[in-house]
Amino acid sequence: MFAGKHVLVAGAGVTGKSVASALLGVGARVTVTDGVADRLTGLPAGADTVAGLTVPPDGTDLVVTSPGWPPTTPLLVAAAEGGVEVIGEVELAWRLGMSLDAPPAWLAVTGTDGKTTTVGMLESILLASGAKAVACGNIGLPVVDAVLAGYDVLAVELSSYQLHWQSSMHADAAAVLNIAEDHLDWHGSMAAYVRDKGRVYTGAGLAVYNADDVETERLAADAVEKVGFTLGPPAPGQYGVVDGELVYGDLRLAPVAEVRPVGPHNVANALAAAALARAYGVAPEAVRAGLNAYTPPSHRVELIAEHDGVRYVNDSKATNTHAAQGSLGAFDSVVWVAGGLLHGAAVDDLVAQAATRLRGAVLIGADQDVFAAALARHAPDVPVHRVGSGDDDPMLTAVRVANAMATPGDVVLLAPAAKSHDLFASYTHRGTAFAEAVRHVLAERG
Ligand code: UMA
Repeated sequence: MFAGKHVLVAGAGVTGKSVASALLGVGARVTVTDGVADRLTGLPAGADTVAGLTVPPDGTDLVVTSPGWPPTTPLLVAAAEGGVEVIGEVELAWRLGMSLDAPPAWLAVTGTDGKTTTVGMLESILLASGAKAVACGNIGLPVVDAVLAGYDVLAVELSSYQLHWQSSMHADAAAVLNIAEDHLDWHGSMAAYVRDKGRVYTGAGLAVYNADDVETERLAADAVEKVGFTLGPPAPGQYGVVDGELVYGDLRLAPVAEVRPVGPHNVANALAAAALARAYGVAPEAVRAGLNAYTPPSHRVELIAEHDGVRYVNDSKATNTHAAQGSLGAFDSVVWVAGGLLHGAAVDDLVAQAATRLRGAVLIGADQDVFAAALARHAPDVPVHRVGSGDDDPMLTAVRVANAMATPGDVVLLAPAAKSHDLFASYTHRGTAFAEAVRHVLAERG
């Protein structure tokens, strides 16, 4: 299929390195390009490298792009205009998988929030059932590596970037967890973002949708086989919650109290994971065992400390308003640490919905004016503290102030609802700064 073909790999990051290896392994001639010359290191032997290409070299048969490259990147535009096919790593993984004697099953997950948690839960459930399974995709392990590694079944996290380039994948089952505004700079419009998310359902054996999110239900409308999940009592044929248990019809799958991280959005993620695993034939007992065995990654509604009746929770991964809504909804009495880069998103709905739960708000970062205005409009009685832009340790200051506002029973919650890059290198860096600040402030209190 690829032997002897000249393939240009766009990007020398995690994706590009795996793509280059896989293609060399099937006899392709591989050139790797990257906008940053220093990134062209650590590539497999046999790959040529050229920094900063803006047109594919003559004779290029195919371009395989990394997900971070927007489709408007000059190189990708030039390839398309020159009649050279451009695909993503996921499409390549699918094509390579189809040429195997025993390709793995694909259980695919997308959505604005909760993807990584859901594939983690799904992987854990599949492993509990005895399947040889792995979580891959946007979570960090390129799908191309997972496909070639001999697994029975893949729990595939797909970002909208990855789905944009995918055309022939037919997952055994696929879920869209939820849809909210995100990544509009990459996709150009909300309609384009939603369309790309919806590609996950193309040809899927089963479309799993969120019955509480009308947009996901609409995307699944054309699927031949579909199943919904809801946080309420399920309609016939749906997954849902009854008497504190995750259920499917009469089947009781697991107690809500055993779902971690806490919060309604994670119960929804667990229901989606259960539906996908059950589509693969997993027994109900494995759902509960898998959810119990699941260890949530850091920075997602992560309990950092509990002191004098106050809990300190890090949800730095709440990089948009939809995700923050989930964690704010998980606690009754919150001192909220928020702020960062909103990229034009509004926070009015978020603040209005959270208003009765807020004991105080501490704002950090670039777009705090937008948060302060929304708090003044929808939660005028909530005390708000703004951390000045000249503060040389804004997170420490924020945690000190939040700690002073909190009384027993409260949760000091970092749920920024915004991207981190104004003050931090990444959301993990921001979450780590919060955790360190909590430990520091509690040590000061003694
Ligand atoms: N580059 C260019 N030009 C560009 C963009 C990037 O030259 O216009 C180069 C960079 O210099 C760099 C390389 O391309 O050397 C990076 O490629 P990439 O941004 O696609 O990143 P990878 O290292 O290949 O990692 C990608 C995903 N990154 C993105 O989608 C931005 C990882 O998701 C994923 O884990 C990995 O593939 C394996 O599948 C990260 C992510 O942030 C976690 N995802 C976004 C999110 O979750 O919100 C979608």
